[in-house]
Amino acid sequence: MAESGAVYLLLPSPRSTLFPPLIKYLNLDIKISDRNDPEYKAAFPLNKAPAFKSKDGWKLHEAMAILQYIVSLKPESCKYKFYGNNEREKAKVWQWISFANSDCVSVVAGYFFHSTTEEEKKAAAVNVNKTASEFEDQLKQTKYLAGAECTLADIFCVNLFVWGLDKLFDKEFFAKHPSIHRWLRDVCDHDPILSPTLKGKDATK
Ligand SMILES: N[C@@H](CCC(=O)N[C@@H](CS)C(=O)NCC(=O)O)C(=O)O
Repeated sequence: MAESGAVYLLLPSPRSTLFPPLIKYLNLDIKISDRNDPEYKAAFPLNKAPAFKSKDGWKLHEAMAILQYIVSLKPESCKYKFYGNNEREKAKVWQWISFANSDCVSVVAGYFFHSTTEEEKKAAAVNVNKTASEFEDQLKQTKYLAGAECTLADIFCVNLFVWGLDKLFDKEFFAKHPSIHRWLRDVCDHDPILSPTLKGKDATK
């Protein structure tokens, strides 16, 4: 095992949900904890999740930075192509993760937490659909977000849709976004990192 440390998460936020299955898949000696952990409270006054602290006291926050760091600890035997096959695919991987981690989390949170009236909900749903169209358009052209193979972008972004499954991403949504539905089912059912926990997830059954 490469390194001991701990990640502090806020579940089921899509900024946090990939970490437990990823750490398990990579067989890393990293404790899964949360913001109530006294170690966290002492180390991260920002009080945001996710955060990472190594056993020797090195600290890291920001979901994308922690993701990149944890993937860098993968054992040599791991053949998963987290960043695709070339520099363009790698750039696309970070494009999608950044988009999901910033714009998409904001619009979905806007729908769930910051809109109360019917009118506000409708406006928030328009924003969600606009953002989702970006995924639908890409997934019409390529099987996965960065190209022909599943990458870190897919296993990070799929959590966004799982987060809103049923309540926001329902039968009606998937009827209008068939490529997102095909991709979600594929990644949840077949990806070796996510399928142990997400196999069979669907809003249209
Ligand atoms: N820029 C940070 C955002 C972190 C963030 O806002 N996390 C949220 C959960 S998704 C949080 O901890 N919220 C708790 C709070 O603000 O009290 C990142 O990308 O990781």
